[in-house]
Amino acid sequence: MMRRILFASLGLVAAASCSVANTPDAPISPQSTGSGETGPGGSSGAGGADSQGGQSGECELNTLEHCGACDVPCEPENTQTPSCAAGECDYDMCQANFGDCDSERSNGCETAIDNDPLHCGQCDNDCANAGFENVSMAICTEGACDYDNCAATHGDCDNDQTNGCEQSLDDMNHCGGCGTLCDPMAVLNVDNATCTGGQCGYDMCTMAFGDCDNVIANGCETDTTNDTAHCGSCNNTCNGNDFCIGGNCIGVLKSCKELFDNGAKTSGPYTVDVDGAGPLKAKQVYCDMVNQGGGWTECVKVVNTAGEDLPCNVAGWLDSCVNATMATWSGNEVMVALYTANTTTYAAFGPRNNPWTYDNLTSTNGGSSQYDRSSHHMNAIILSDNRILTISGKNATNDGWGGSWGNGYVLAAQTQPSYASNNVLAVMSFNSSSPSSNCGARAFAGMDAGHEVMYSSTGKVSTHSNAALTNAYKYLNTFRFLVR
Ligand SMILES: [Ca+2]
Ligand SMILES: [Ca+2]
Ligand SMILES: [Ca+2]
Ligand SMILES: [Ca+2]
Repeated sequence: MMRRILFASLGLVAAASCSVANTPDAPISPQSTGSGETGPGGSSGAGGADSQGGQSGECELNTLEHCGACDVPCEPENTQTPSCAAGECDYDMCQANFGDCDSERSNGCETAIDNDPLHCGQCDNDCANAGFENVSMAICTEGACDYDNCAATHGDCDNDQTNGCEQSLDDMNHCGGCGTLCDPMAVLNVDNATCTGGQCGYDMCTMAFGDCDNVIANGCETDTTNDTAHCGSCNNTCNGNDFCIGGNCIGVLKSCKELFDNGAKTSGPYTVDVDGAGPLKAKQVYCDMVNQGGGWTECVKVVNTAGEDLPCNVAGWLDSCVNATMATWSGNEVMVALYTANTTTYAAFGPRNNPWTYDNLTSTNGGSSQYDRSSHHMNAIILSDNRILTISGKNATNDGWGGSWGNGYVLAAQTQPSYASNNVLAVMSFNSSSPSSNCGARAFAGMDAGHEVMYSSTGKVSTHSNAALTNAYKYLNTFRFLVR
């Protein structure tokens, strides 16, 4: 009914316009001018009646050019076959991808249903109701509902477009992206690994740990109990060479034992200043804070490989330990220990009961014959595991066990002192290192450079003439000599 009223109104306006200029029934005359409303055949109302009849004086009505009135074209949008009948503009079909969604036939198919999200594919198909979860905007593409992007917090992880972006990206299995896993093991020292804001993270650091690198994904990587750059809390830096022990900065101490007594319970490198305010500078040492009561200061470390690690030109390889155990900052305890990575394979300690010199450590003999027999080792160290530690002097010459053990510093821990057998631990250079040996190879059957550090938990290492060294005795890891 509305469109009829509208067209009637348009027709009236158009007819009035036409009639003034050209309508023969209403010639221009003094009589008609000023009284057209009442003149016969001259009224606009009469023109409207004519158009309904399909014929106007100056145009043929019910054509596409003059539909309902002269010069009123019938041009419905996006239609196949426009038509005008009984003064009304109409059409038969919409063109493809267009729809008459306003129920107004006269304007044809005004709506592009291939891309209108309110009329997608067909009128009144509102893509907002298409069931897309968590999308930033529903859109219409080629007549089908779709969406432009997922909301930042969600993803289409099931590859099912129809439900949109069903997956929260705050999920340990889809963290920040579909299929992006958060490995809880990579988030260190936290109460609970989480995915928050699309990032792997955590809720809280466990006690004494801090997220000091501001990398959330690796959690709380820093132990603030012993980190001088983050002591007690992130970015609390200790002064100079001060230590961080138990989360507190404390001044440099003389030895690992002092550190241990001040609360350092973790093995690793520490800085010590062995003469305190004296002229020696502080230096870094390895402290074993775990084995045999802790507080041990390393004086020698040998990382034994299959190659030669103690060539005879380092005949003084144990000098630093002789110095260390005789120093004022240390006591008289020594420890021998074997380590594989952070695991201790063997560690035993005991007291030194006499002054050490480079040439005479545990032997009671002179420069030669230091391994001749057990009676030469009245100063041998009884270790905490009841094994017996004997060490020949730096310049010991031949005449040792088997005629060759006694060259240079040679260290052995035995179940009982005996002729080159019953060794749990033995450390020596591959070649003899005594001044008189000219770096000649030791004459043990089966010995190679991998045997510089040997270990047998059951005390089977033997260089006795009828027992060849086997590969099993090679300890291809770390030997340390430590003092306390
Ligand atoms: Ca329409
Ligand atoms: Ca989906
Ligand atoms: Ca971190
Ligand atoms: Ca070696």
